[in-house]
Amino acid sequence: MSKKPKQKSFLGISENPSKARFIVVPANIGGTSVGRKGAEKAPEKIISASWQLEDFDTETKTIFVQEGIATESSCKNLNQLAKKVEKIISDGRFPVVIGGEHLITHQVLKVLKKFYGSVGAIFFDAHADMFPEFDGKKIHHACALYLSLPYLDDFLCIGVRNLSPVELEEIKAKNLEEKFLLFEDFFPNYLGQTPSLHVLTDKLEKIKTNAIYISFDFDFVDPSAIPSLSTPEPPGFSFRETLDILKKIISFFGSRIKGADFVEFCPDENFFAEVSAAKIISKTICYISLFSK
Ligand SMILES: [Mn+2]
Repeated sequence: MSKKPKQKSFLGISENPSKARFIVVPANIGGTSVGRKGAEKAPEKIISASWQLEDFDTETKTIFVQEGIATESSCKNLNQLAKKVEKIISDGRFPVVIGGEHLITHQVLKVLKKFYGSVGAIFFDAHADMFPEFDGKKIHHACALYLSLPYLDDFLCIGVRNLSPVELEEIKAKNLEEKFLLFEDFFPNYLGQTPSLHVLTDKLEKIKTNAIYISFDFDFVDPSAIPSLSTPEPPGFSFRETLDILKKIISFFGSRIKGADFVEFCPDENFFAEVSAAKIISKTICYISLFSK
């Protein structure tokens, strides 16, 4: 690699936060996983792995870091996170939160709701995260979407392939069936085919909110591509399918997208998985910078 990484900075670059468009926020928050534990240690691992990624994107032929990327100091609890995100948004910057568990998302959405009035979110997730409570806790990673509902005017949750009858009951009771695109919905004929993105476009067109937020749970991706997860759920989308879907969504909403988080990575000394996770984040920044001027 050609650059000298700056300690603790995503992609090894860190500009003055008052000049950068994208502000990376490490959120070392977790501890509720029902699968493997340790997602709160993910931000530093993903950030160090990102140092080997370059600033030029060969797919879009762009130097995608030109609008500036800065990395904040890490947040250890939800209050710190909300305060930090509030400052970033009021300064007109774009928050890129690296979790941590999925329970961080509702705090970011709460801030977005305050600033933008109407907020929609796209959840990428193998799970519906629609438990009203889990293990006696309401702030739990299995409740991530349920916790976010009060701040959402609309949403779409895509890639679900692990759904409990309890969650299904909540979804039906709240009339939200239309807001979920299961993993299998992308493959109308049989698994193994190229996923159909038409099902997605139809749903995206219905979302009319001012702001759009992307919440990306790494278990959306097939565990063969990103095995270091809190709760892996095979089969999932390939790395390339994932990027196609991200690109489709980002190009569709353009400048309405106001923030993103990346959650549920669970480090286990697998450098390959860490780089893959970092690449998903850098590709998202690249697409946002390309499609939302
Ligand atoms: Mn999940």
